[in-house]
Parts: sequence; structure tokens; C-alpha cells
Amino acid sequence: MGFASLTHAEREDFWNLWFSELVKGHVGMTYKVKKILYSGQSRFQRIDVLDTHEYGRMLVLYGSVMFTERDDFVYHEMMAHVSYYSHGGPSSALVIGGGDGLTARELLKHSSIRSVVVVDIDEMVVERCKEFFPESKAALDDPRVKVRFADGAEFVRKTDERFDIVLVDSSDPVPPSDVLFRREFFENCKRCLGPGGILIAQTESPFYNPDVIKEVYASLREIFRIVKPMVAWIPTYPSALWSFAFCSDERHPVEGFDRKAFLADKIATKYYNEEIHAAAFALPAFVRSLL
Ligand code: SPD
Repeated sequence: MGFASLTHAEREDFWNLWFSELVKGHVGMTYKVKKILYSGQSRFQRIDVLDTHEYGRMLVLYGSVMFTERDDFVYHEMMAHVSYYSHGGPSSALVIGGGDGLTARELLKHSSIRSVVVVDIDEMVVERCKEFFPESKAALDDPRVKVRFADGAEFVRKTDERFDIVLVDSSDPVPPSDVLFRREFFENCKRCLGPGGILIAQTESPFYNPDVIKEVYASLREIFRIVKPMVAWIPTYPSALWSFAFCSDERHPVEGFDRKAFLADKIATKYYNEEIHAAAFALPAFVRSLL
């Protein structure tokens, strides 16, 4: 029996196309790919959009998975809702990075949020996300969202705008995002916060990036009075254990959690809930000792 007589599904078994994200050059996270939807190079990085068997469509920048349709909810819900329900009534948010619009998508679930400014350096990332991910398009086209194409570090250094929430939705600490892990950047983020403001920054895998984490938290602790690491489970990020830094001068994420508001709002979430809000700040012993 020849290849020509096989059904489409049978042919797919021969279509042996796999993508591997290499972690530290020694470990790989491997996905079987149905179709390469886009591959290209922007001024800043290589961009791939892949359709995979297990995780649906995924955005890959410089060979690293940024998000997949199947598990993006964990990361983006944690950024948006932990900050929202710790603040007590935010109306404005700044997202640094996040050109995929998915952190904005979560913020827009709250009617009190009147404005979301998304600052991404790479216009091509925004264009490809709008082209291949309907939820990105819906969020980025929302009238409450303004997208600015700029270097996030420059933006927070120069802007006079103030925000209730600043979310650092960066890629990994490699160019062009390496500047988003530096002390000067976090100092400028603090300058952009209004009274009672909250910053949440993604801070990589405690398992694979302990050195980055140590350095980032040392800087943050010199800048903010309250710095609380939180963790979440993200299957497609290396080690699946991902960390975020909650920072504020006034708000404590657990003591200040507005549980009543969360229960009353009934926003649709798939990971975040009133128990996860507090549980995210419970750290495995090896993470606690890092920090
Ligand atoms: N190793 C992947 C880390 C990516 C963190 N940010 C992703 C941005 C998705 N909005």
C-alpha cells in the first residue's frame, strides 16, 4: 500500500515535524507540530507561530515558547487578577511587553479598568498575534487598550503617566528584554505607580534560573517596602514552576485581598480563584531559601 492511498490522519503520522525549546542547552521541551503558520525575523527577534497537536497554537520568540492556546490562562490570569484584587479598585494599568494582548484580555474582564496601555518593542509580534490569535486581536482592538511601540525601559524612564497597576509581561532576560530585569527599570516602574500602586513582574523559573531570581529580588527589595514572590504552574514553561514578584509600598497581597469582590464579580477564570490568590504565595522550601 503506497503513501498516496493513506488518509489525511494516517499521513500526519508520517509528518514527523517537532519543535524543541532548549533549556540551558541540555534539556528540551518537545512538541509535535501540525503546521508552521508563520516563521520570520523582526528587527528584534525570530518569530514563529506553530500549530501543535497537544497545545494548539503557540507563539515562539527566539526559540522560546511565549504562550500556547491551551495553557496561557495560568500566566495571564495570575498577573492580572492577583494585582487587581489586591489593589482595592484600580482603573488604569500599564503592561510592559505583553504585545500578545493576553494580559490585557484578563484586565478587560474588570469593568472598573478604564485604560490599559500596552508597551511592546516589537510591532511584528503584535501584528502576528492579531493575525493568528483571535483573543489577542479582540483584546488589542478593544477601545480601552492603547498599544505603544517602544522600548519598555525607555517608556517608564520618560513617561509622566501614572498607573494603578504595572505588569511586567516580559520575555526572558535575553535581548531585547534583558533590560526589563534590571534595577533601574524597576525603579522607573515604581515612579509610574499612582498611590497604592502595585507592580507584578514575571521572574522566570526558580528551578532553572536561580541566579536571575536572586538578583532581581535583591533589587526589588531595595525599591519596594513589600516584595512577595508568588508561583504558578505553567506546563509549557521550563520546569512548569514559574515565579512572579508582587511589589508595592502600601498593599499586601494576602492581607489586602478583596475576596468579597472576587466572589461577587464572578469573572470567568480557569486557574485563578480565591484560594489560589493566597496559595500562590506559599513557596516550596528550595524557592524560599533562594530568596
Ligand atoms: N520562557 C518563557 C517566558 C515568557 C514569559 N512571558 C511570556 C509573555 C506572554 N504574554
